[in-house]
Amino acid sequence: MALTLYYHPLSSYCQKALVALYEGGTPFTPRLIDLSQSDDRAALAAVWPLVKFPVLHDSAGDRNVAESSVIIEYLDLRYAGATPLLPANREEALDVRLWDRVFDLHVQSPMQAIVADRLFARQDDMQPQRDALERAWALIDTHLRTSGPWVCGAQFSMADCAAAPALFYGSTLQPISPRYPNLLAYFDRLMARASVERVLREAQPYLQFYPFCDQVPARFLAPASPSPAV
Ligand SMILES: N[C@@H](CCC(=O)N[C@@H](CS)C(=O)NCC(=O)O)C(=O)O
Repeated sequence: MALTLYYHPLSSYCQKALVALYEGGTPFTPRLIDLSQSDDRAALAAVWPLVKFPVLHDSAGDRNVAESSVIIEYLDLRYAGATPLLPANREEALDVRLWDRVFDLHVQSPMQAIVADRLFARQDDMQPQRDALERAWALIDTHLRTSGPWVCGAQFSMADCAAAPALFYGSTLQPISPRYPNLLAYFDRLMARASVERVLREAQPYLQFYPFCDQVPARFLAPASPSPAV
């Protein structure tokens, strides 16, 4: 198999790349990286010295592709599935790139700051980050009033790949209120998409390590194993 994905199932940016791979039905070898293991860190550093995942290695051409958005554009260019994740029309592609940036920079960034604060027990004031998430919810809801069923219209795109983990984790930190019915309906539609459902199912065994696991809705958690018969 030409493609190897360096990733972890719990990582939001890795989930974004996984959604794209599953959307396209693109075969790849998963290379799970546990950052607490020095040999895994070394393996990741060998393909991307910034030691961030996801990274896609393509043995055809011996190329390492980092950055989730670039990975998705690369897949679209070289391993296009039935559905392109970026429109061929450059004007329309601008819209997809814009919303991809909104989810990365205005949802994932504040979300990751809140998670890091909990992870490293800093106990800083995270209200500015929660306010940023609330502003993002308002913006996305307004946009979805006239766009749908996906972020950039009829076609599922890179923007939806970015939206899936951003909204999944972001909404555990700043719940999406009923004031945003378009966003709530989109969230349910997105979580039910086969590619997204698969990514979240594969993350289930690790969700216990998410510092806000107690705020993940029960429907996304693995069913409790039945208690042994007595
Ligand atoms: N802009 C990058 C962000 C990648 C990123 O921050 N990945 C996180 C996981 S979600 C990571 O590698 N964290 C490990 C670390 O910072 O040590 C992308 O889109 O791929």
